Amino acid sequence: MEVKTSLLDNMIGVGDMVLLEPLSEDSFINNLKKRFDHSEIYTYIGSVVVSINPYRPLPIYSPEKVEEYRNRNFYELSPHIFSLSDEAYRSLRDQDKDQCILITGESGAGKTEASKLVMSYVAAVCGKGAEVNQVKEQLLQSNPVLEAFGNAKTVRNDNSSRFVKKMLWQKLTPMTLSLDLLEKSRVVKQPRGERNFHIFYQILSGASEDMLNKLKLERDFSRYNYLSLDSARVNGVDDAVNFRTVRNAMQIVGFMDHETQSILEVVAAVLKLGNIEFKPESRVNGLDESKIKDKNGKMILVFTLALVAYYARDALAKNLYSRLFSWLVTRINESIKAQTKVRKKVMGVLDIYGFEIFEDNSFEQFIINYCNEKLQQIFIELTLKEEQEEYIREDIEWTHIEYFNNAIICDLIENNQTGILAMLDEECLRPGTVTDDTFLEKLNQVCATHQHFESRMSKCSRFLNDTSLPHSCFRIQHYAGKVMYQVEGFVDKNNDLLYRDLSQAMWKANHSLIKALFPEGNPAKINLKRPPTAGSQFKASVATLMKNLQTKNPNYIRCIKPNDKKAAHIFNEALVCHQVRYLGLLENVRVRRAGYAFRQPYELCLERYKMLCKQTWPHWRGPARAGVEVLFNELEIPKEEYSFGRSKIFIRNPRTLFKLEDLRKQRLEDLATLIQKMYRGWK
Ligand code: AOV
Ligand code: MG
Repeated sequence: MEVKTSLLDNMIGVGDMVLLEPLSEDSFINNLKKRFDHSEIYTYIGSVVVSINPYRPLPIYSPEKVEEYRNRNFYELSPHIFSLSDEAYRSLRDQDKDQCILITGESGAGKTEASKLVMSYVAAVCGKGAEVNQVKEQLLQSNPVLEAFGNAKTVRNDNSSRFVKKMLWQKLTPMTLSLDLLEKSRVVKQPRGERNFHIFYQILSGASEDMLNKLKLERDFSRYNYLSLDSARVNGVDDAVNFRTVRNAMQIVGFMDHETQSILEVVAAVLKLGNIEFKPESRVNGLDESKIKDKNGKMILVFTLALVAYYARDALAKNLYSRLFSWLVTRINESIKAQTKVRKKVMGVLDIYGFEIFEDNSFEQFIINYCNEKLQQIFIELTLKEEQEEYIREDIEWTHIEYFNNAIICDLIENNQTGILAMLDEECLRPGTVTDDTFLEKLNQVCATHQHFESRMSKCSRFLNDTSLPHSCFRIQHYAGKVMYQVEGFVDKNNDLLYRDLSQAMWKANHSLIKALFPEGNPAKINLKRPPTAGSQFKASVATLMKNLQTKNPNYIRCIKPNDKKAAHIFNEALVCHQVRYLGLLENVRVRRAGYAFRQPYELCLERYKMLCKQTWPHWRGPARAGVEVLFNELEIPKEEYSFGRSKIFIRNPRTLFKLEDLRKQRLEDLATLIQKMYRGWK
């Protein structure tokens, strides 16, 4: 930690938790609360920004604020997300280091808003020129488009991201946007109190009569099976207005009118698919077989006709929509791709879906929480690693700090042999009757003794008498809390099978976009290999993401949700405390203070405090390190309070820094009084 100036002056509470004295969970939470009550939603832990969702617009993101934070030292102004953005951007520009900004926190904590603030800051300060400006505008406008198609109202957040978004900037220009892992099951079914993706409601509310007629849609939400009705309207959200915003954004991003039309046609097709009903005697092309035969004509599975048909219908709707989403992303990337072919350093901003605990948790929550578990893992690895490396670089003794390492939970989920995902895959690929129950049985055999796994089915289970845990569930103790998963639907959702005839039918469609979304339906390209399961695809994507993050210099924003009511001005201490614990924020402070709370290059330290010592004031001729030595000796700072690193001075206790700062302030005041006296004398 470099010495902070404004962090010590006129600050509400303490701007950097590293300076907090005494340090305890209570003092940590109190400090957050005090700052939050004064609309100070950002607080540092060294270079990490802790952000608390204010749930109301704050006047702290204006162009004037951007100017204020631009090119300023991280510690000169009060804590702000712009400061971190500026730091990351300047490192990218000046030190040529790949950067990533990792935003974590549970659902509704403010990750997506934070990611947009970072992007708007970078857009405001980076490259100039008409072409760059156009690309910037396109990148910023891609947000409303992606949110319309990829966000939805959930119980936790009215605008919850249901996909992972990564935005990249090359040195001076925005580059690409890559994303993945859309929660597609939402297309056909939404949990109670939640909605489908925003776009469906936006079209029905905002399209003109003429457009609705062309799309053969009706305005009434209740006509569509795929739209949940109990929460169709969201307070404070005007779907019709948002539809106009989205259409406008699509235009800026570069969609031609006919493309937008095609996209909306696919969305309409999905809605209408949901209304197809099957009667037991109906014969639908490709869906009328009640048996599924293998290639020798041997019957391998028997379903009731209607079940198969509904299953196939929903699979088609999910595929149509999720492929449309991927296509949109690719298309947006084509628009905003940087013009240069040379590989330059990049800065990535990662916004994922936050940790979720609902009343009923299914495969989707399992996948989302796994993703969060991995991101926490990266945080632990990189924070500790970076800290350790700094001490080694500077030749300073390192004190180990105990941390809860969630690697054990990641392993429970992703281990290639005994992980939950591997077992789910094994079940899905196994011949014979496979059900969610057989999968759970298997889990019970393999995981029963794992510390973070709980279920009642297994004979040796420690949880046989735990009636809060139904037989059809298993529970995982995640880093962020215990989550009980309903096993129903795991096998189906992981299989995610789309019958080949349906791909072929789509490929034959008289609609160029739909055709393009199903290339495997082309009979010339028939592939008999089974597509990878949803779980293994997800695992692979997460692994790629993590590998990529490891090569970059991380900057962290840790988002905290102050209450469960989505309300302004309420700071629920118990809720905040829970998040502070699982995010490991206190340990984070301790690691920063392990041994040494502050560090500062010799030159800067000498510059700031040289006025306190006759030998160094006004000029010190010699190496800065020797100057600092002279200074500290003269001030009689106890030797055990500091250490000399290769390029920096390390100060053990925040109090030492406060003392230096007090002395400096006193000195400045004395000087001011002196000058005033002299001035009066002259008059
Ligand atoms: P999330 O991204 O962390 O949840 P959001 O960023 O969508 O959460 O924030 C939820 C809501 O909180 C937003 O829609 C805003 O109303 C409000 N909010 C968040 N940050 C701010 C801010 N800095 N200033 C004002 N209001 C804010 V999820 O995507 O559910 O994990 O999957
Ligand atoms: Mg979000």
